[in-house]
Amino acid sequence: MRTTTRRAAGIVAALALGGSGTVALAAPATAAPVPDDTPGLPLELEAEDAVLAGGAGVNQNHLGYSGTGFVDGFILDHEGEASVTFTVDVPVAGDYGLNLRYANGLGSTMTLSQVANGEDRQIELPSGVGAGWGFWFVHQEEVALEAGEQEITYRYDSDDTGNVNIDAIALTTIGDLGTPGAERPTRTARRAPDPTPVGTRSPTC
Ligand SMILES: [Ca+2]
Ligand SMILES: [Ca+2]
Repeated sequence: MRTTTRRAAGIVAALALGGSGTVALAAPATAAPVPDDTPGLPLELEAEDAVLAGGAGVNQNHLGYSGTGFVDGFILDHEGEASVTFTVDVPVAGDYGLNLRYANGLGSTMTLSQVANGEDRQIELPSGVGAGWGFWFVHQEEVALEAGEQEITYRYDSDDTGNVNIDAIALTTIGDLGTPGAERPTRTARRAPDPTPVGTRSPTC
């Protein structure tokens, strides 16, 4: 039998610790991965279309994003405040892969808070050697979700290190790392020519 290590809701963990000192997490009511043929998956949402708060804003000043931009502003000045909140319509109750497409050009792992199903979970977002801000990574967390419309938030809490950019999310099956824009994941990818080219005309002879 497969043993899961996912963290359950905070209140459940606290009760378990108080009882015995051993973390014996109660099994969530919906502890089964959703199947590959679940209707509506993958459910993909762009960060620039989500609800932004606390200084988070839309930008387009790095390449490789999907949709019409990405969300930045997870900077020190907005520590404890910046957030992006997605509204997702979860098709069925179960365990999902929640993919975050992000950029981290700092060369070291940064953290954000992911709040899904009422659980505030600190997630680690690695960088890579030579990764600039136009290079996009995909991070997947396993989340247990009830069916129906609900909010998923990424937030720069005061115990996070922030300083990443967020492009999009995808709610999908566990192990599927697809996201919007994943077919062109590098800094060299670009969907269309620059609408305002500068200096591209041939010189007049
Ligand atoms: Ca947090
Ligand atoms: Ca985007």
